[in-house]
Amino acid sequence: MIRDTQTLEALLATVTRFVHEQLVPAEALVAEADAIPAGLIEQMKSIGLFGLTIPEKYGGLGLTVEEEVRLVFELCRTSPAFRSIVGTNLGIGSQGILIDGTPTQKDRYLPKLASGETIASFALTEPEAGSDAASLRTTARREGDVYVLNGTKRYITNAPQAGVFTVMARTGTADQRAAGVSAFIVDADTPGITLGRIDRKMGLKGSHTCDVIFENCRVPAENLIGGVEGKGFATAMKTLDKGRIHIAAVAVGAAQRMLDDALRYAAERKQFGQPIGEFQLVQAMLADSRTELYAARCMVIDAAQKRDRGEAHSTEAACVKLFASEMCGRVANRTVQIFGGAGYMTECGVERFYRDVRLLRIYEGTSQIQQLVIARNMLREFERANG
Ligand code: COS
Repeated sequence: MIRDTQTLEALLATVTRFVHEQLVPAEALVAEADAIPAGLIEQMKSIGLFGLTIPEKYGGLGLTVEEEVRLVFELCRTSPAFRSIVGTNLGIGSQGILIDGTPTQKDRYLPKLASGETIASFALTEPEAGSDAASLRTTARREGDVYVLNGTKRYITNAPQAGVFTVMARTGTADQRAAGVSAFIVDADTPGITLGRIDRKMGLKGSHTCDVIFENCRVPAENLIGGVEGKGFATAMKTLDKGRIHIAAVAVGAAQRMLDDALRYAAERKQFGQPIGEFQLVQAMLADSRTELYAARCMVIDAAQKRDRGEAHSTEAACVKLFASEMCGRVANRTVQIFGGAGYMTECGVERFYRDVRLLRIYEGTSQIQQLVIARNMLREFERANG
């Protein structure tokens, strides 16, 4: 749903200009320094990027999901690391509070997330609980008016910068699986939290992950999201439904950037006396990328509209995450191929995208988890209709 085309167009133009004038020229520097310059983060705050999805009454821009994905298409025509620093506030770090938080929790946390004053992180994954999220072992034991958290969370995006974590922890028994999980808002300066060393990754330099370790960390009971135990797994899944549409939009934006670069190179690079784009085997790679990108873009917009209409969209979110992230991997592969030797060299930046976008097929649910979600939902629907 687009509420006001003119306002959206103005915002898109601002973001497009920011990407081309500020972010693209900084890509190599960010990768080399493994850090986003503070000045760029300040500019992101002033444009309102941290609060795109947070309602206006909390100081955000309150974009619909369709408006958000259209903006993400533009924002991601540069290194995905730039999106990553705002990504957790837009998505998995804030949505749990927004979807299931109490009015007091929303009033207290959302304004700081919308302004970018506080970075939010989503702490679900653990050393022994990745795809099988319901097997998580971090415990939250009630003691009077606090919960005492113990456990380790792993690969937590933006944890080194985070001011607040959404933490999924077990208030029930292991046998209860999902029903024993609760979600908490945990201030990063709470005693009992330590961070592991920053992970060394294949790509996405400038975006950081690390372990978050809870040792007798006492969290006020009022920070239990929604105030009810046992709802945390569903909160995480609802958050991921939204997050998966967002990641699919990231894949579309990054693929568009790579295809633009590939097209320019194919038009300019000459071999055998003519631009390589004149050769049909290169044309096939361009055409396949364009076709798949178009399909992914249409799918993402359709899933976003479905969510905006308040319809069930868990299956579509998984479909778009699966298709768009895999599409992006294929586009990255073809782009390196079109660039040939230059594509393999660090200077040209194409290999950096190839490494960066590999993560899109893994985080917020691997491609195989998306397949599982899609098929299980189909079978459940079939049973409901025919059972
Ligand atoms: N929205 C709302 N509730 C949901 C939901 C959704 N999309 N998906 C599941 N739930 C609820 C279910 O309704 C169920 O509740 P009830 O028992 O009250 O009906 C509960 O959550 C458990 O669901 P389910 O039985 O499907 O859980 P499973 O353990 O079988 O597996 C998968 C669920 C595999 C889908 C889940 O663990 C998953 O998504 N894993 C990937 C995790 C992930 O993406 N990690 C990345 C970390 S963030 S970078």
